[in-house]
Amino acid sequence: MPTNLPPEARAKWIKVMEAKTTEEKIKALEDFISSVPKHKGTENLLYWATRRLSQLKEDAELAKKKKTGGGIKFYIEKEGDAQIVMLGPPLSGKTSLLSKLTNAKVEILGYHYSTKIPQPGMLKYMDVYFQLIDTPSIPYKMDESVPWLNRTIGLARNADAIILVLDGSKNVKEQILGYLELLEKAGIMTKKPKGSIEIKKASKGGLNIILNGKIVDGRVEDIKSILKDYKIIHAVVKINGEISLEDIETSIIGSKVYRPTIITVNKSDLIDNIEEVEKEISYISKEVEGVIFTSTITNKNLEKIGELIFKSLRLIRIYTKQPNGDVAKKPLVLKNGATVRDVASSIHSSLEEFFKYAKIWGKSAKYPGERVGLDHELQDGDIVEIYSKV
Ligand SMILES: Nc1nc2c(ncn2[C@@H]2O[C@H](COP(=O)(O)OP(=O)(O)OP(=O)(O)O)[C@@H](O)[C@H]2O)c(=O)[nH]1
Ligand SMILES: [Mg+2]
Repeated sequence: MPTNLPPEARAKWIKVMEAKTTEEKIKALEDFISSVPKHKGTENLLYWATRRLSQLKEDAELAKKKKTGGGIKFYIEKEGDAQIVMLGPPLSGKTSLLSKLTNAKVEILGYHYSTKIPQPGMLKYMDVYFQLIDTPSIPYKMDESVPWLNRTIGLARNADAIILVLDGSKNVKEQILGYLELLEKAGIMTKKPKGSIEIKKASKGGLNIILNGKIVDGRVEDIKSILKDYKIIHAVVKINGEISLEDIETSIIGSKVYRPTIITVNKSDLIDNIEEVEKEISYISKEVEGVIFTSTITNKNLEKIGELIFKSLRLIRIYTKQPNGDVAKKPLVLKNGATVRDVASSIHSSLEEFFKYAKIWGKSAKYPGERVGLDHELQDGDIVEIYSKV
């Protein structure tokens, strides 16, 4: 069902985008919600917006408490190459995993909801640093809740990827179905969508739609008209793969995001027949990037988690090298498909302009030390040496 919104709702959304303070945002979002027609096609959007509203209200409450010295810090600043949030039910072993996989000093207390605030730790995988965040447990049954549910989901939305840490000693299928529904309702897609949309607003230049794929139910003109309805007059919009007009709208509103998600069925030492569980969940496993059975007691498969995160995020490591110098120990961590241009621009903003050529070694090189230009696509582990005109 398409959720193309009526003009009044689009106009109300503009007010949400323009709102500066939390109070203004709350008011504008309430107005927006009441202007959205209620039917099956808008169900998820409304669910998301309502959640967003409660989150804003909680933020306002916390800000008040902070002024009087109360409130706790929930948001965690990103560090390392990517941030990955662990979500799961009580006692599934999230804190134990954080302790086993990272340098974080945490206590395993062994009772329900013992983790009260998110805590970070750094997991190093092949020179790449993943910031893992342990969170307070959340229920997977839709009719159960905890006061920190919205803020915890908010953390996951803000992260680069999600690990669902499940309790292998309980019904695994039920947990997966529950969390997938929860994430979907919160507008988090766990599997790579067919297409992607990137909207970069600008101050001049009009609308520039770069279509690298297909709009399944419309034309470029339709996209422009939706953008204009949202008062987006100047922007570069990059479209890759297959997308619909509804995707354009959810992308403007920000009600849907894609977060690669992996599942660790922890406490697998307590499972009698792992194959049976695997069989039972095989059809839903396709909804996520991967499933592994782990145990923090026997250390089963713990070494595989870093690799799965790396694969799910579709990252590559590029080692830079100064002409006649040593290869950098810490690689640049880029997205799959990155080119020499991306390397140049992440080293220095003017390097692209003064670029002469690059020499490369590794999988993408036809021969060691091949000379290439800015558009050359790199592969994981490549070494790049850039020569500039100055
Ligand atoms: N058998 C078994 N027990 C585990 C495993 N991982 C953790 N535990 C135990 O399960 C209990 C809960 O572990 P935590 O790491 O605190 O779980 P949590 O998900 O952080 O739980 P809360 O934050 O309190 O909701 C502890 O007693 C752990 O020792 C595992 O792989 N196998
Ligand atoms: Mg915990």
